[in-house]
Amino acid sequence: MAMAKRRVSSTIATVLIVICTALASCNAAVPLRPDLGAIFNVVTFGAKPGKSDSSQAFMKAWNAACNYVGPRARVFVPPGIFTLGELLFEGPCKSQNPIIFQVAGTLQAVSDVSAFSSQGWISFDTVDGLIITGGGIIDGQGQNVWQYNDCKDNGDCVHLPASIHFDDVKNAKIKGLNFVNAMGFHLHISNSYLVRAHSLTITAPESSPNTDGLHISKSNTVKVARSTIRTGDDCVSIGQGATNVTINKVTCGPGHGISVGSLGKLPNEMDVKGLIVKNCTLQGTTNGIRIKTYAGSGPSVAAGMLFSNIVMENVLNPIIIDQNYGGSSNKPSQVRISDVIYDNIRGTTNTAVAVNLKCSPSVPCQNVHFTNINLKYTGTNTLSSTCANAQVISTGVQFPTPCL
Ligand SMILES: *[C@@H]1O[C@H](CO)[C@@H](O)[C@H](O)[C@H]1NC(C)=O
Ligand SMILES: CC(=O)N[C@H]1CO[C@H](CO)[C@@H](O)[C@@H]1O
Repeated sequence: MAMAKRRVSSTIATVLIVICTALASCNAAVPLRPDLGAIFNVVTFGAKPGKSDSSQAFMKAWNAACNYVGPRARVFVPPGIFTLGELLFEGPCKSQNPIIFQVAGTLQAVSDVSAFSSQGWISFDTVDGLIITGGGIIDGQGQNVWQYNDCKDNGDCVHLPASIHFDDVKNAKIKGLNFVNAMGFHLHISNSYLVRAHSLTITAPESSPNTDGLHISKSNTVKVARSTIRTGDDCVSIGQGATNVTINKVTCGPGHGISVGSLGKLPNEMDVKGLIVKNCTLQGTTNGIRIKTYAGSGPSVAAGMLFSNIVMENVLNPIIIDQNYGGSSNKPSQVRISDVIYDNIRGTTNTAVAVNLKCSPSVPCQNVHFTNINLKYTGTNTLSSTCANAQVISTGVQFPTPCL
């Protein structure tokens, strides 16, 4: 049996060697170790560690893997620092199995901002079945370009590219990677389905602009787990059209905390439905759990959100709903928020108003449930809650005293 198996795989290898010798270009398609599948090592395609741009070689390795018909095609990035411009890894790919993208080394973005024209530095587009892993480093070199971010003063600013952008990606896993200093978001998941992100560390300076850890929009069934995210903006942000999203065991801070929103910036936004945030710790963030919608926004829904078992450590604004975000319009937000549960939220707050619900006067927040809230103020004033236009239900322990 084992003999027969070996004979089959060595026959396959021989056939591939013959084909590849004939083509003289796909030498990396030879399965080096049959149990690992076909390995497409970027170095074999011409990538070189160092300052020279290896983008072309990476594209060739991806295209070879994506066109590989057999099982378990693996793009492999060995140890070493590889300098890369904008990369678009496009499917659909031919294998029935997920493509594995294994980064053992460091991917470093070129420092010329004009090299980037799309939403991602490294984009995966129209791929069904993808595993990105390898323990390596995804270094966006954001420190070279953050100075060009004018989003603070310019509402129509162009966002700098995310380090990794998923667009129309299905059945994907991204795990065991270290992101540092993205130009924009570190990982942006949009128009995607069934994506799991876990065991990531994401790090950027507290002062870096719009460097969200993960941004999820227009996607269904996304799970984020067991990750540590310390950046200058939101730890995880949930944008329009995110449904059935679970965030479990994530540690955040510094940064702006876990956010739903900003919602309602554009006309005709899609609803946000079904969000679970559980077993998370926020450390020294400027918000804990925040839902924010723009003043003057068009109608949409943000409903069915559970925040459970969350620890706050020296957090400003642990629980906040702000439907007057941006504050640049006299019209109220039309985003209808309902069915929100805050359960077992504990720890320390650096603001006395630990619960602050500023809901829209035109579509008040419905069914906002507080159960077992136990926050301690690190200062001397009295801990309190303020609420506007919110229908609140409270059960169990309540510090601060809820507003009713
Ligand atoms: C929601 O996500 C869970 C996994 O987190 C999955 O098992 C379930 O099928 C999803 N539900 C829908 C309606 O997509
Ligand atoms: C590991 C851990 O902390 N798990 C907890 C996650 O949250 C649920 C409740 O939301 C608890 O039951 C688990 O024990």
